[in-house]
Amino acid sequence: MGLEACLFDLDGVLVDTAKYHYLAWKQLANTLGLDFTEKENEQLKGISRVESLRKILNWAGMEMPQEKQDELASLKNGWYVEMISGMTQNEVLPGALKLLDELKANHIKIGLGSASKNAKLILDNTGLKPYFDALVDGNIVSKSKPDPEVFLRGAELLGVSPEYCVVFEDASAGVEAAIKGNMKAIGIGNEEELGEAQLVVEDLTAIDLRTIQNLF
Ligand code: B16
Ligand code: MG
Repeated sequence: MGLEACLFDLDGVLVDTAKYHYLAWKQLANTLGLDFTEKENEQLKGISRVESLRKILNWAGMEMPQEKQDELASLKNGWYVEMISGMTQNEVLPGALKLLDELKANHIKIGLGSASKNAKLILDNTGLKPYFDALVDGNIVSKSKPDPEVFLRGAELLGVSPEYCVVFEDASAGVEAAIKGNMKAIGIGNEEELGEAQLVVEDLTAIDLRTIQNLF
């Protein structure tokens, strides 16, 4: 037995929503009188909304009650949703559509494993939704990556044993989650950060069905 399913992270793998997260978090940080850099934003990739805010407050040595934190997180989300509402298929990352088409044509199951609570909106706007046989997002999971829950739920929904799944991830926490879940991982980004993955590539243009099957 070999490859049966591919599970995709969303932000940083299929679409570049990190730039919108950055702009919205920056806007929020500025209202709190804080600065927020792209380097700090890097550390929020794959991390849930509430945890991201907690980190930003920690970096600034700020504390506030949970109620206030929830208020700020939803303020940021409002701005973020406004930004992603204008997304189109042009914002799908290089190589993604070609690979998804090839997987579909070869009856490989396709699942989403994202921490985002806005994943469905993004998939709708970019026209990616019809490719997916199962969607697992931040509304479904209770434990964040590196916990393997998001991918294990995906495999379960697809009816595939984890060992026949390959995960595509741009965040080291996501690669760790895939490995903990007994799946193979392809890292999208740099070797230094994602070295634990079986294969690391710059983007999906470097991947076709044969490359994935060769991991087995
Ligand atoms: P939301 P992924 C993650 O998406 C993003 O990388 C991360 O920056 C974001 O905080 C998280 O989703 C939650 O997003 O605020 O939309 O629920 O990489 O897991 O697809
Ligand atoms: Mg990601």
